[in-house]
This record gives sequence, structure tokens and C-alpha cells, in this order.
Amino acid sequence: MWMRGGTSKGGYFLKEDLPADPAARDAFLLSALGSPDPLQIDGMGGGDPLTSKVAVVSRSSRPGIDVDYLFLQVSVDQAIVTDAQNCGNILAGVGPFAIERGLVAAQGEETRVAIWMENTGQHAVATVSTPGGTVRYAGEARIDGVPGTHAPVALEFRDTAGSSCGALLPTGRAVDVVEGICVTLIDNGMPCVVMQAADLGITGYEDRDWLDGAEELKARIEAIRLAVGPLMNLGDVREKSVPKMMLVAPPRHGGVVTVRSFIPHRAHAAIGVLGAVSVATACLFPGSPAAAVAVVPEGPAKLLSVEHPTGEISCMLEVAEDGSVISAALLRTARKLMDGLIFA
Ligand code: NQM
Repeated sequence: MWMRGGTSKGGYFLKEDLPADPAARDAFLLSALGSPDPLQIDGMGGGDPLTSKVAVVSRSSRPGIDVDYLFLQVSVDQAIVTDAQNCGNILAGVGPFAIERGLVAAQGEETRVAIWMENTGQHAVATVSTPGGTVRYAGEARIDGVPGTHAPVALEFRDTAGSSCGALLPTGRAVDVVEGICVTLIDNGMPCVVMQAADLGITGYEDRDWLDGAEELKARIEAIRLAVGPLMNLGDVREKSVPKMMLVAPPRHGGVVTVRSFIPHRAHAAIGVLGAVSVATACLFPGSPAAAVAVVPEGPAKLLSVEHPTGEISCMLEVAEDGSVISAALLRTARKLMDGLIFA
């Protein structure tokens, strides 16, 4: 099934329909998506990392969990399929897909689907609109980066800190200096390097096309990324799609912070879901580069609006007295686009 999940799009497969051997599975997916090729002309991918994504879903045997979800990023222009990151946007389609495929029974107006995120060993709950026992896609919820309105899919995360790096702050510090730039190395669901756009000589309000064409800036950012891989317990990240590189600036539309993200080699049209949770969390550390430009509301339950190139995404963070994040919740939408046979 092909679905839009949040501001991304990709193939949703039942695990049993794919080759069990990871090498054979990856070869199939490269062919199905049309990689490597900048246009992915011979496959289903859209020539953009945001439309070259795959969810592999199966019934779960874990107590309290409905389905297991493995996210795979299929590189557009290289023959690489990586499971080194999670994806909260594609996650938004996993609940609807699981119900459509009969892995989870619809229950009343709304169905809660407990999802095990295999990439990071963590769990999320998606609430899907299911009036009359079938998934509803039409609705009134609007998310920036997607035209029109659709049925809401609420996502809740509880245990995202240190998802891939082993700790929320893998170096134990809220500020490190790398290649002469102050950065926060953070992982609250997505490994991210958060730094001030101004420190890299840009405003932080540039659009995606400008950022994608800024070769000198991108080379500097990549040098920082390669340097921090081992510091973030990610090792050699040359062929990995993490960490994501987040350039922050003061908010301009009443939000908490503005972000331009590189994921990691192309600029994001909006921002990733868990990427946004991680950036919002970075704003909470006094003295960090993000805190210096952010406007953070008081109180233990914080609604944090993260501004991005095509609007904003609001994260609800519940924060403990010691400053640690207890839970994060976000609103997404998803839509079934096609269901059929793929020829690879
Ligand atoms: O951070 C893109 C996306 C993502 C990831 C990326 C995501 C997340 O927008 O949870 O959703 O950062 O590669 O799909």
C-alpha cells in the first residue's frame, strides 16, 4: 500500500510479503523505489528523501503492543537502504495500514494502535479515526506541509530519550564545540545536532531551494556531522541518515523556535516528527544554542510550536521536575493513496 504519512510518503509492506533476508529485501526495495537515480524514474520513489521511505509492519508478539514497525530509508541517489533512523511521519500511516490489513480490529469511533518502533526499541500509540469500523481519512485536521484537511492521527511517545544514542545528551553536556561551532548533541527520538543558524552565517529563515543550493554551507555542516558521529555513539555516519542537522533561529510567528533541517544532505521541506521533538527538547536546556534563541513557555506541560520552512509543528511535551521529558504528543494526518501489486 502506498500512503502519505504526515509530510512524507512511502510504501507500507506486510513483513511476510518481503524477502526475509535483509540483503534480498533491500535489493527488492531499491528496485521498487527506483534507486539509485536522482529522479527514481524506474520506480515508485519521488526523487526526494521524503518520498523514498518504507514501513515494514507485522503483528507483534510483545505484551501490550499491537504491531511492530520497522522504518527503512531508501536513498535516492545511492544504493543504500538504512534502518539507522526512525520516522515519525511515516509512523502516522502505520495505525491506518494495520487496521486496513486486519492486523488490528477497529474499535468504535477511534482505535488506539500500540506500535513497537523496531529501529529504536521504543513504543508509540497512534489514535486512528474509525467510525463504523473502517479507517476514515477525510476530516478537518490541518498540518503544515500538506494541502487540505484530513482525519487526525494523534501520536504519543513516552520513552524516546536516547533512542539511538543511548542517552538524551550522549556527551553528558548540553553544549559541545565542534569545528568551532556551539552545538547540542541530542536524541529525544531522533539523533540531532542543534546549532544556531547565525553561527553558520545564515539567518535561519532561508527556503528549501536556497538551502539545497548552498554547497559551502552544506560542506561545513557535513564536516560537523562526520565529527560528531562517534561522540553521539553512532560511529561512522558517512552512509547513515543520522544525525539530522538542525539550524535554529528566533521564532517569527509566535512559536518557540525556527528550524531549518538537513536530513542530512538535503534540506527538509518541513521538519521530521521526532526531529521536532528533539529540537523542542534542546530548547529546554539553559545555556544551549537553542535556548539562547527560543521563547519557551512556563509550566510542566508545554505546547511547543516549532516553525519550519512551510509552517509549524506543535509538540506537547510533559516535563518532570528535574527537566527530563516524560512524554511527547503530536498531531499528524495520513492518507491511503493506492493498494496493489508492485513490480520490481
Ligand atoms: O523525525 C525525515 C520525515 C523525516 C523523519 C527525516 C521524521 C522524524 O519528515 O520523526 O518524521 O528526518 O529524514 O519523515
